[in-house]
Amino acid sequence: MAAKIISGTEVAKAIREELKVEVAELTAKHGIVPGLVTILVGEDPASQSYVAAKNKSAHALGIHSEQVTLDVGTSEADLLALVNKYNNDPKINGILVQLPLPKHINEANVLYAIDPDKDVDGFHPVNVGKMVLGEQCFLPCTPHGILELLTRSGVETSGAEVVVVGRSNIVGKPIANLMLQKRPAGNATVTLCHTRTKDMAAHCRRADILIAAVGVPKMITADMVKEGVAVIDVGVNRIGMSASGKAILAGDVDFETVKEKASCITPVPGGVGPMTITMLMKNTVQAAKMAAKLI
Ligand code: L34
Repeated sequence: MAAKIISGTEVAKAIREELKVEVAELTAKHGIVPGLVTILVGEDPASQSYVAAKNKSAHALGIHSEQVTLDVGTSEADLLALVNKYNNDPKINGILVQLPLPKHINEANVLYAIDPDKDVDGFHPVNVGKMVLGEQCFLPCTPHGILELLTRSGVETSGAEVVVVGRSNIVGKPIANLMLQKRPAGNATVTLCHTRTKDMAAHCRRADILIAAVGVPKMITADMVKEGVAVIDVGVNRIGMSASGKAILAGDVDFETVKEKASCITPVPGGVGPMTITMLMKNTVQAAKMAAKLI
């Protein structure tokens, strides 16, 4: 079977069209302009490109966006002070501190300092706790994007065997948790594999839906999947540089061989990445509506 390619670019575009209408309506009817600030510490090229894409996307939707870039040597105290400034800025509904941070800054200290009502990444423990309990909260952008991709591509999750590879706080842990919940794109039987898993391939071969979020290029090979599997590839690995100086990207899945067995599969680029950015926009609009007591 040759797989259907799930275009995150297309699904993201459809969601952004919906959001654009919603933002225009919020502004026209209620005088609300949702506001987002992105904070980047240092000059990592991948982070720079993701943050630039987030600001560009915000701008295109009529969301007010501010982009702060700090020197790599910025102290934790200065970063915390900046976060605090935006916690108290009524124009800003969402605060995003791009990860990873330089080693001398304690990531948890910074994430915990963000007002949970402005935590559009969904990384604050209050939001993580609410997510696990199935309460209304900001869902983390990448897992949220995966749920939307599955729903909008018609992949049935209820009763499905889902295998997640990778246990990060940003992707693996939250997506595994969300998909076992009684919710849309949930009700799955979930297995979470990680570096200490015995016989990873055997687990993967049981999957109806396989979600790879490890950061190892082409780790999931065709012999590790069953015929008809739905594959979500979260990895965005830079594996080289083209002659024109552009990064060459590869997912965690060996796309060319796995697509011959899968029923559907997300590509890299153009799969989960654009969804991550779009769900950030959705969360920012949600934050603005919450701040205005509209939800
Ligand atoms: N705070 N830090 C915070 N929030 C996040 O949600 C992120 N993440 C991850 C890294 N750090 C973060 C992102 O934004 C990963 N990530 C992210 C976002 C977008 C894309 C990839 C990762 C993306 O758009 N990828 C494109 C390719 C872009 C390129 O050419 O490099 C794609 O099509 O996959």
